[in-house]
Amino acid sequence: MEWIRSLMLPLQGSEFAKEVDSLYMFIFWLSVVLFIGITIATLYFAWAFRFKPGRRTEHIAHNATLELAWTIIPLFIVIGIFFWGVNGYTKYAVAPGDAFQVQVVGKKWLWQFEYPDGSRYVNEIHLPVGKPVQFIMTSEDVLHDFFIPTMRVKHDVVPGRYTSVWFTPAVAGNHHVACAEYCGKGHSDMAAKIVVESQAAYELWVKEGPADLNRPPVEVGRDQYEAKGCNTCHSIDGTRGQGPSWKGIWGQKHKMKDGSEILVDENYVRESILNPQAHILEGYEAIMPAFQGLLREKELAGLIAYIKSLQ
Ligand code: HEC
Ligand SMILES: [Cu+2]
Repeated sequence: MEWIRSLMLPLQGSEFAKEVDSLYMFIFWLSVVLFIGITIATLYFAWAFRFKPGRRTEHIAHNATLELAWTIIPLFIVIGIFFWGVNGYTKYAVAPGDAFQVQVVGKKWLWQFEYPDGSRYVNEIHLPVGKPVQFIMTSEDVLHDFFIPTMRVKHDVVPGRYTSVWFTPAVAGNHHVACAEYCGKGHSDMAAKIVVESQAAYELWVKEGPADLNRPPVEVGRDQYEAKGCNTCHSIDGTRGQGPSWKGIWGQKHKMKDGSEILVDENYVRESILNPQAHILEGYEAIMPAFQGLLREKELAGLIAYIKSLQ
């Protein structure tokens, strides 16, 4: 039955989702009724007025009652749909004044979130259930599009400009964020997770960070490799991507663009992550985003341990 579910609309994660769906389903069923009605009428007329030797149709100029009916009835239906839609759009466009504001930056190819207290997260945030939240979004490079299917919100993320979406999460659990505007090679990796949970669980997360950070550093690093989007540019099997593979780099001497040679150790890897512009590896472009302020100390240590383990 899973495939039938996959044809349905996604879970309704916010109040707003219900409004979007009711209008959507109204238009959908209206189309179904019209499609069936028009098809039946077409088939019937084709059969009833088929060619018969000797039959001649009289000249019909017009039929005022019929013409008024097929003009006025649809007019009222589409005006109704219009106001229904405007009503939903107004709610969508204007966030309540007490909404919790999260800054979002889209960049090739990750989502960066900043909370009002200055803490930053990449590709994963937590939100308390039942509290309105507004995302204020911009892009650092190209057009992206912030899309949360379960919340029924979707908006372009544009360089040099702010756009926003808001909603009140109503259903606890994991909600998926996708980029819905083709933005280059790593577009399909540009996904984030929104964990909606109780106020208490949310406060614990804000205070302590994800509980799974208290594990062996290599495991933390392996998860961070995907969670922070390093995998969009770095492979771990030796194949070259947008960035160099991490396989077997530990302990090597790497040549930089400026001609210098640097030993790949804790200090170099740490600097490469926090401030990649400091030393650019020969043969690569300076496209790696700086992760300064985006990683907790344990996550950074995990990444370093993970790279070290990839011999
Ligand atoms: C947009 C693509 C991109 C992403 C995302 C990215 N990197 Fe990089 N990274 C690069 C490129 C390109 C280089 C080589 C150029 C340079 O030195 O900046 C590089 C270099 C590095 C190096 C030095 C490697 C060497 O062989 O000398 C390390 C370590 C590194 N990145 C770690 C990370 C980590 C950890 C993450 C995730 C938290 C990450 N990178 C995310 C593109 C990326
Ligand atoms: Cu994108």
